Amino acid sequence: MKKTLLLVETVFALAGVVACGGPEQLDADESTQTLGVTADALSTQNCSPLSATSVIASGNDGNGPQNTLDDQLGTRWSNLGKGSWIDYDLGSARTVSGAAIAWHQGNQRTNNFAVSVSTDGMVYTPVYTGTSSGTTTVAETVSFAARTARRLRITFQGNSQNDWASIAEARACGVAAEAGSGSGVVWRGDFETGSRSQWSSTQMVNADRLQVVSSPTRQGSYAIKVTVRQGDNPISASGNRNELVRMTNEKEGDEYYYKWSTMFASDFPSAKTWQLFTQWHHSGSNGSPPVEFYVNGETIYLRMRGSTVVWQTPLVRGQWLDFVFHVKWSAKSNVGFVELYYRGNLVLPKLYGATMYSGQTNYLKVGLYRNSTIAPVGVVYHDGWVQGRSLQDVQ
Ligand SMILES: [Ca+2]
Ligand SMILES: [Ca+2]
Repeated sequence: MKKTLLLVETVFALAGVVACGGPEQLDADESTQTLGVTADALSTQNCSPLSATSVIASGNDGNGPQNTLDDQLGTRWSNLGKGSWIDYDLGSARTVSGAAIAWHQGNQRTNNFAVSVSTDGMVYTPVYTGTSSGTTTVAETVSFAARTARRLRITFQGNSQNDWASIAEARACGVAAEAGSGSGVVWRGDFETGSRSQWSSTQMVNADRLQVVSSPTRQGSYAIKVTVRQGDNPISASGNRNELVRMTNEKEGDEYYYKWSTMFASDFPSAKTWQLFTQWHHSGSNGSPPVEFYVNGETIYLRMRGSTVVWQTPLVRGQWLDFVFHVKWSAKSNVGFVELYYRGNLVLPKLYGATMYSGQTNYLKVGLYRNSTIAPVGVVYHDGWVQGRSLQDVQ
């Protein structure tokens, strides 16, 4: 039954993927930087993680079950005793086909466990029984025949050293096409996991700079609060930043809709220089991002390939600003296009132009990245990121 046991380094660098240049400059030093991935963050393989709306357990020693949903391998749920269980509510009936489990001290001991699922939280159906590898602290995915369930329960039956049930992170796995709720949803980054786990990695100086918050939100129960202080420079590159990274890997010919909401704090700095809040970065190491949303002074801009401003609007603070962005990704100017809805209105009808660089792919960065000369603290919130194949998918 056990399909895969995957070993993933918890700290690694993606060679050739570099930090982004600001809209007004590109520091040559950046071309030598690699993308730092936060140490000890959850990474799943062969698993399309399903958001859990809540989690309960048979007990705990002070390390509560919510610690298995915070995206950090350094925190855990622990409870003493064979038969200890932890149980995830997926919020609604979903197609479940596996579980990704990162065991605390999973590189020092093997853990015997069972997985069961339930549609009602009363009757549970066993779907998997096995033993962890004992060789890694990162998530290992076990698979079983897909079935419809609302709850997934992991029941511990002892480890090779003692009877402590200790899990650092765990996720139910869906099937890729249904990882979102709509069939054409490719990805959600809406923070409804209560963590940053929907995102590939982070570039931040401290966890408090990219903080999942329950207020304010635009969608659901959680959003992310991004804070940048002067000097924040997590990747030793130009500018100051704290950003989420999603390896969307858009390639030539891809066409997607993206929806998200951004709110600039009421004291968001007014500075006559660049402050990026959303960008699609190219996979190569030189040149400006092919698509970037940024603030300069009291204006929000959308700019293409570092040179062409295609839309602008006055900066608004203290209100959620809703974006729906439709892009055909292409290095050919007669194939690629952008189309933008802002605050419910079509503000940029389909405009043809190159949206990427030839022979490269793109990936998404969201947060705040700004000129290092800006002194005041900058705070911006993001919520509700979703990527889909059609306008209907993201709405
Ligand atoms: Ca954790
Ligand atoms: Ca949300």
